[in-house]
Amino acid sequence: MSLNAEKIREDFPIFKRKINNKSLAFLDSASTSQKPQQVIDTVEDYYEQHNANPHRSIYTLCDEATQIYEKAREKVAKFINAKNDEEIVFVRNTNEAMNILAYSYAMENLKEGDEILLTVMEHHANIVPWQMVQKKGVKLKFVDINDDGTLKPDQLNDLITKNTKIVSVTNKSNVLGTVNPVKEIGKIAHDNGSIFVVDGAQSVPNMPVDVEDIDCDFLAFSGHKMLAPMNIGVLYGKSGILEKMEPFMRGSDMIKEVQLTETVWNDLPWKFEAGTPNVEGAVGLSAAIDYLNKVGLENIEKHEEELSVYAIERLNEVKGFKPVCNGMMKNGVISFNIAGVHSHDVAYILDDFAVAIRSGHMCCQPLMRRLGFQSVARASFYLYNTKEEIDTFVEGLEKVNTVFNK
Ligand code: C6P
Repeated sequence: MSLNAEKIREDFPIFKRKINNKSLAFLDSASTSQKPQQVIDTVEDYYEQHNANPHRSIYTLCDEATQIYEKAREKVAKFINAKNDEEIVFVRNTNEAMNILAYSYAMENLKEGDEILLTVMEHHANIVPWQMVQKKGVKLKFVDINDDGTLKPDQLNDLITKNTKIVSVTNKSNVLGTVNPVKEIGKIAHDNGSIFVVDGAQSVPNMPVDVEDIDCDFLAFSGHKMLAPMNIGVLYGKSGILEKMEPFMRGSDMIKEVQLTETVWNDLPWKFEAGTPNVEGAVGLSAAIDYLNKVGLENIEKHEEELSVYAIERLNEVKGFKPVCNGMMKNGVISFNIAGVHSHDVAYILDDFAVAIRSGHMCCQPLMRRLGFQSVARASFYLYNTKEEIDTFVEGLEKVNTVFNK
């Protein structure tokens, strides 16, 4: 194994918890990750020692809160190799980041006849915000997938036209596990004069992501999937583009000067951060990045692959096991069905074994339709998962068959 998951688990207090008198096998990190003590302690320390409303005054605590908040931004910038911290906008989550882009970029800049190119494997967060732009007469187009869950590369070239103003693609699918060649897609987008948006919700927590290397214009991701608290996320944007964008949320702290009828916006990135910020979240995200850096994202990626290979081997022994596609299951995400059993029933029986998986449409209804499923079950792995947990998962699936497929 590329990392010591048993040792890592000791840092996560939730694994001391018993569910149905059994040790928790948490196989739902693609939904949200568990939190290490280091993150919990950092958040606690912030409230015990430093809490104040940043940017508001000059007393000691306020200055500390400001420093802590802005240092977290620097940490994020370094983590994804942004040029500087003004390119890092703190948001609540990936959904919010995409909404900023839809309102502040697409609604402002696109016109009737323009096009936005997406893919059928997108999460709702990278579809629904763009649908709003259709009321301006903008057309949404979707690149299809092959049977192995990869994008159809020729279609990308066929669908992109001189009217395509935005290409927005997930880096890693939360259902298929597919890792898309975002660097290549970005080149096609830029050669065409389109801006390139990457949904990094599933990639940033699990593999090294370098915005300079990808050369994306925007990258969105959520802290809660990478060991940080909920309600902190990031919109990375190239400063040249962010400068020209109008803010989506307006009010306090995002201003330089307010007159009764007009306002001068604050500098980047604060122009996009109206109101009292989520310092607790930023501080937690900073501690989470420290933790991930210490373990090493390459190691985490490798660990997930090793677990996936083992899981597939074991799952193929289970009667009626049907993966959603025949391809990319080596990336820590395994979506499947058990023949004749609804995914919610699968998840319900697994809970008896203290195995937590996700079931349902995965917030990807268009992809579900494309795959021909109403709902699926999904196991996803992270740095704290072990082969023993996969054995328990398989044991639980055998029980599913005993109950439903006698
Ligand atoms: N996917 C899952 O179980 P938020 O909710 O804004 O933090 O993340 C949205 C999001 C965007 N893109 C991708 C690729 C995602 O996987 C997610 C979140 C979770 O698959 C919860 S629906």
